[in-house]
Amino acid sequence: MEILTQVSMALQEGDDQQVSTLINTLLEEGVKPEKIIDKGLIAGMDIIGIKFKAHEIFLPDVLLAAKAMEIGMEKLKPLLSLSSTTVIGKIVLGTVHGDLHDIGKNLVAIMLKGAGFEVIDLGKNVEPKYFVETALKAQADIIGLSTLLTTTMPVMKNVVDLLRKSDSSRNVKVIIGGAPTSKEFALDIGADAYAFDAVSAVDRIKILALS
Ligand code: B1M
Repeated sequence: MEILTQVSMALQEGDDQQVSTLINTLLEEGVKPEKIIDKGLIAGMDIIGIKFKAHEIFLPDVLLAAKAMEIGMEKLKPLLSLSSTTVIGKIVLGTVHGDLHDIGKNLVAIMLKGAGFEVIDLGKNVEPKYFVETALKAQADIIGLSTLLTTTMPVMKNVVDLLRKSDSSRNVKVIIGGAPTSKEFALDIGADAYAFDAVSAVDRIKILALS
């Protein structure tokens, strides 16, 4: 079996030690960290999501897989954030109130740092007021909102509305992302941009920071 597939399998089994060992092997073979994340870790997590939805596995299994994902990401993080030395913009990032999913948001943060952004990561379950106050106080260029739950999508609109009330000059831009969101939803709630994944998030945020 291909080693990347083995990473995906080990993650699904929640075997973080095996994930770690396999990542070492792949790195020694010269496989790029981005490829390990995409074809190994995220691929495994996608299958976990499908099995969870089909009631084939349960929350403790998902938690174990999430832990293995975190350990894998920790290992790869230093290799992803090497490239940039100059700060090209400041972003306040977080998962919205009511949502505890932060793996994707953490990946976006790592990529942004690597691309030269200063990232103020507020974590998960973040109240709209905290996003807005932090962004204005820190004179951030952008607020980045993540959510994976359909039930917490409306909180994104709350952040945008509060920001527009508090920042009449519209200096601070908003980008949203996370599986249930879309370009249309971003437009609907008055956000400035939407990104499908961490790589496109960096591209969109670069454009926003320059506009
Ligand atoms: Co939960 N969960 N979960 N979960 N979980 C999902 C999201 C779900 C789709 C599973 C399913 O049913 N198939 C489902 C949501 C259904 C819905 O609302 N549409 C779900 C559910 C229902 C729940 C609970 C309600 C379960 C329960 O308690 N009964 C509960 C909610 C708790 C809460 O938040 N209040 C819950 C809990 C959990 C865990 C805590 C166990 C764990 C999270 C651990 C953690 O994050 N620290 C967990 C996990 C791991 C998942 C799945 C399996 C994997 C998510 C993940 O990490 N993916 C997920 C199923 C799935 O997505 N396949 C599921 C890997 C990650 C790299 O991808 O986060 O999509 P993702 O991020 C991507 C893009 O979305 C994008 O870029 C990232 C990288 O490319 N992106 C952005 C994300 N944020 C962005 C921001 C941007 C731009 C791009 O700009 C700012």
